[in-house]
Amino acid sequence: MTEVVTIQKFDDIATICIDNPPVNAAGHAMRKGVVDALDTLEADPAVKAIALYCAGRTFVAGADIREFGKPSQPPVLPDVCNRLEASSKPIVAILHGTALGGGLEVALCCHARVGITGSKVGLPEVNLGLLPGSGGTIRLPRVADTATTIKMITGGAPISAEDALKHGIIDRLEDGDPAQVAVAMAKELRDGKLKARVTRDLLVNLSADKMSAARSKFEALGSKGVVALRALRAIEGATKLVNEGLAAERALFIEALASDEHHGLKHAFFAERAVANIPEAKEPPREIKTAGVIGGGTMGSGIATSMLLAGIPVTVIEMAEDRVAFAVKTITGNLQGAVKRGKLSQQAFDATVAKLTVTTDMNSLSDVDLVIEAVFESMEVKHEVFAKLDAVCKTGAILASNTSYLNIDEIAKAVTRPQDVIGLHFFSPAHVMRLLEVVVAGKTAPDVVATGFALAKRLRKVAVRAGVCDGFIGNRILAHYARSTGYMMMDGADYEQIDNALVGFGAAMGPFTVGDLSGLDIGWAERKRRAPLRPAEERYVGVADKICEAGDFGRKTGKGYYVYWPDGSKTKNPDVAQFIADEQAERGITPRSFTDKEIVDRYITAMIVECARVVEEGIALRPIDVDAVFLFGYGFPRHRGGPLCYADKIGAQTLVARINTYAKDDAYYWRVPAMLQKMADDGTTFADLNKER
Ligand code: T1G
Repeated sequence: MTEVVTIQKFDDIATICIDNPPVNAAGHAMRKGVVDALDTLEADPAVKAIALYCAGRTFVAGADIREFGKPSQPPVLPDVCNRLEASSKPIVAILHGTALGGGLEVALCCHARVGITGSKVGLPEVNLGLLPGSGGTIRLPRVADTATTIKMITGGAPISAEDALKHGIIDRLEDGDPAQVAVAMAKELRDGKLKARVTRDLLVNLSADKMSAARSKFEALGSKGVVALRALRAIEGATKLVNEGLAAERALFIEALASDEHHGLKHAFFAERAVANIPEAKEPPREIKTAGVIGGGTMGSGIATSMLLAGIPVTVIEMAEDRVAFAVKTITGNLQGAVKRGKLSQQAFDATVAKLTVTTDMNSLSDVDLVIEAVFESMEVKHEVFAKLDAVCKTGAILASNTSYLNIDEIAKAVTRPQDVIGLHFFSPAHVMRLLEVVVAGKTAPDVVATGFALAKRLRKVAVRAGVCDGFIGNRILAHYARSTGYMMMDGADYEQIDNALVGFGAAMGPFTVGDLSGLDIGWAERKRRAPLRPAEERYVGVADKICEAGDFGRKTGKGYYVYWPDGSKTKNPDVAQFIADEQAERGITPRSFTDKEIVDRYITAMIVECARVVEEGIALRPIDVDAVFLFGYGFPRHRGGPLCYADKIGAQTLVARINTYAKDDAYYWRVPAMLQKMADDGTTFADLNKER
């Protein structure tokens, strides 16, 4: 096994190289290795200057997140940092790749910093519900301006090495291999051509006005500002004596480590990566050089945009010439939006548009490697399309459906090659939302599954493996818990109160507002489709049907649960109160009031119940996969880690007790899943289940 930290001497200068794949995280071996290397080099009178650099793809990308929550093994990173800063020999850090978190803190304790062109530096700890815990909040304000310090630490976004140079965070920009630049820069340090500065001795540069404005901003955010405010409080300590400031920062860091926000955000960080661990992970994916999309509507155009942004040439098939023009307009509009959002340069725009073909000729798909259909959600139409694709597409082409709930096994019956059929369920807008449900049918070949995951990575999406059922993972669970809001409205909760209570929990928007946004007619069609399948015991709320029957579909018609005014404001639709009252009278319901807490508890418990069932039935591989679906596709508050991460915080026994209480009103809707009952009985958690699978 290669040494994590090695020393090389070149006459009177030396280098320390950290080699701790995959991202040179500051794990125990690295921390101990750096201190041992420093001891060795300080004891060598021949050594006049030192350069610290990393092998592999990046300088230290932070503390080792996997060590969080475990007993810390000395030397802890703050001690390593202080040891570097106190070195009797000048040390220059060579930053390549992404010098993040503890990595940048290590670099700030060196006496000079040199960035390799194209590298980035950042303090992303707030993205994990933390704050820089190894001196970053005390040292950054000694090299950078206040606005940069506040933005980097409380915002968490990295900046380019070029900007870091501009803001005084690094001293030099160089091209070349980190190992070679290290030797050259150590010599420049030795010769005084590169100035050595002890960061803690530099003057603090903090504007009281800017700090006070930032504090007011974060305080106004309530629960959503907790993490940023805690980080800002640590920066305020930079005006104290250095060791006092460092101690205050450490205390706040320890507080953050114990916070719910950190627990949820750390879970979300690993969820994004854990979902790639599928049974087909070792299968070699098929090469996707070109793709086709059937249907240039909102979804088809979004999917085509997503692939074009990944550099994949796309041919979109539409049924009529006027629809061709619409698709071209939609896709180029999406790409212009990407330019505005800084996701695509203006010069790349033309080259990207040149990779788009829109035609009515299905035969133009004869050589593509993958086709994704995004046509009307009818099995009959899907069968027609897939039969044509079966006839036109080359052997080995993957035939995917973007259906949001139809049975992929059933669709595959229309072709002679069911092993090439898979579900690739994108979420609208398809070129923005990161989630991709990869739906595996009974006959889907393993390498086709692996190709779905490889495509997701190219599209910078988070792929989650799903089994076949009505709605797969996300929409199936949504269909269940969404009913809880209709039931509460029918039982007396004001639907605007429901929306506001869930926004208070952390949802981006309340469910009734979401319904208006996506279009009430979509749910209406869905309920009509499911009507023949709806069990007699299932409680039905007809209010949304009545709104649709009045021709009101939500924002697109200017009226739904809310009335949408030209100034952008919205007020409750007065017709809805009457629809509710009529139905309450019809069903003999005496409305009662609900507290915000009961609204959130019922909503989240209903969500957790169906999430547990989806894991129990094997539709999702693990609880963490369901968390990823809701974090990346449904706007679940990231700092809560996902529904099943949050379920562990509530506790299975509490959840089972709640369900049994609610079941008194509706024993059909409120049933305890076997998996949850077992957890309540044996004390296991969804986190345990993640480890087992
Ligand atoms: N610790 C442990 N493992 C890490 C890691 C980390 N900090 N960062 C990445 N990995 C693993 C990751 O799980 C994956 O593992 C592999 O590396 C490749 O990652 C004291 C307390 C660096 C931009 O928040 O942003 O320092 O799945 O797939 O897309 O004040 O990883 O392959 O087994 O993401 O090229 C601060 C988090 C920590 C950086 C690379 N640092 N990492 O992206 O690869 S807190 C961070 C990233 C801290 C100090 C505080 C990205 C990346 P596996 P990847 P990538």
